[in-house]
Amino acid sequence: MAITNSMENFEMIVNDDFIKKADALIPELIKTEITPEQIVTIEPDGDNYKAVFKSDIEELKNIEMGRDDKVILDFGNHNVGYVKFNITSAGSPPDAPAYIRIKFGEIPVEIVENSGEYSGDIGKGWIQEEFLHIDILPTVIEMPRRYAFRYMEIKVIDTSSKYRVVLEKVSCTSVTSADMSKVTALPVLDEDLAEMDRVALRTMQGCMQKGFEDGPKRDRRLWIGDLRLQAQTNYVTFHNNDLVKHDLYLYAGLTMNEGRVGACLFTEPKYQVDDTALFDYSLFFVSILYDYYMETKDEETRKDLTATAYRQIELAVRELDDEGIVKDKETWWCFIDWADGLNKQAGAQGILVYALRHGIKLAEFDQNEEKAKEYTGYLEKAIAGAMKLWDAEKGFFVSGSEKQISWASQVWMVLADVFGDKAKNAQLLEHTIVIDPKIRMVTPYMYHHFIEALVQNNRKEVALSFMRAYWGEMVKDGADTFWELYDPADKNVAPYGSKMVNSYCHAWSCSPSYIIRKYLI
Ligand code: RAM
Repeated sequence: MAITNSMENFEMIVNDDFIKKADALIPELIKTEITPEQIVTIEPDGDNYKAVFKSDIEELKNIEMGRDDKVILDFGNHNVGYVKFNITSAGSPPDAPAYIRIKFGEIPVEIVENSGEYSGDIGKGWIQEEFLHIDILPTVIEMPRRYAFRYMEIKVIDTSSKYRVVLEKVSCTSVTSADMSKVTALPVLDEDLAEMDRVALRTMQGCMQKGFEDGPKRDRRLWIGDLRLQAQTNYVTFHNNDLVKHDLYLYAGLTMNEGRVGACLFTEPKYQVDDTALFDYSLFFVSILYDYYMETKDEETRKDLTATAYRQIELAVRELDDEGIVKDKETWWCFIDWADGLNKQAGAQGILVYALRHGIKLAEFDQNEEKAKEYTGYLEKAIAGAMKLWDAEKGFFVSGSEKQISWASQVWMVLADVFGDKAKNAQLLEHTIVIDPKIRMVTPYMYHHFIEALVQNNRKEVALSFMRAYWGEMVKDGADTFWELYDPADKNVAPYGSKMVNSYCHAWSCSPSYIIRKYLI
């Protein structure tokens, strides 16, 4: 899963006016003081782990800890914020530093896994574990990092034989830009759907910070594929449209070579677009701007940012071959999903058609007839190209030189509506379900697209049963917030090399609130 496509001769083009507009929209974070609710142990539970009640939180002040002692605190739900606690000594005067290890876990397994054994692809620094020497006791420890967690373990590596330590006043100042009071209560609904909505809202809360983050534990940055789903969910939940606007201005204000919108951005220590370009992610700028305008009718933003959207289309259509098919590449050039071995060509083709439809609308809003005509020409060409990937005998779209058949390719061709026929779209989705091509979907992001494709093509009941089998199952597996990766058939999936670096509060998993509130009530 290595992310390897750093662009050669990378440069960043900055639009100061856009950056100023983005800056003016940085939200004040809502802060809430949270304290742990109980002391727990983490016990094996089949292939997984679960937290089991050990004692009331009031017991904490009576627990004296020396070498190798530990305590696990359960904050009752997933939180994102800054932790502080008091640590005092008991026994003789402290004659050596207290040396402690602190671990934070979004889910129980992170507390029990051994970080020393991690050798995955992405940075070990994401693991939420700290080692502290405390020279002077008593003291107040204010941890400088922001953590995403429900569980906090404090293990004493050593004190001395003459004294022990006691923890007091453990608390977390949680931070978010999501205001729960803006969310409309749902009508009476099946309890499992109401619970999926609650968990999805909590997921949104964790990811809504000074911008939309992909995950508050990892990667803590703005990825545009995640933004698209967050923005759509936000429109039916928190209504924080300025946060979407903030992110749109940042993406347009910090482009890569030739004005390409980057796949992700950093906001600290300074604004910086990453040197990762993804075909689909750049195109989603067009769709996000279109959705934002449809939601807000904000003319100023539309006028400011339409040129950036046009640019993404122009860069993308350069990738079409003579037959109107997006050229395939060997590198990590397009995201679509993390499924191993997935060929991206057909999915990319679908996304191009999907974004072109929005591009034409933006040109129409812009009263730019020439552009609208030009883009309609591209659309026709891209749909014709898509149909060249249709294998009538197999009844599937095929992708790449090996003519691969995957779930993702079918889903994107349906969302792009290349058939222009709901009955055919639904038939293709049903055929996919029956045949179950072996290149399956692995992320909630891809599942979201599958579910939306079903709903949009008159298959609400089927969509609902997949939602229950996917996010519903995640809830049964203990999700307080929805996870970055989940496979009900392989619950130990950890594509980055270990569960310790998976994100268990991940923006692109917030979709149940969107589907429920937009389509099911
Ligand atoms: C991972 C993150 C992020 C996603 C990218 C493509 O790094 O999960 O959310 O958008 O991949």
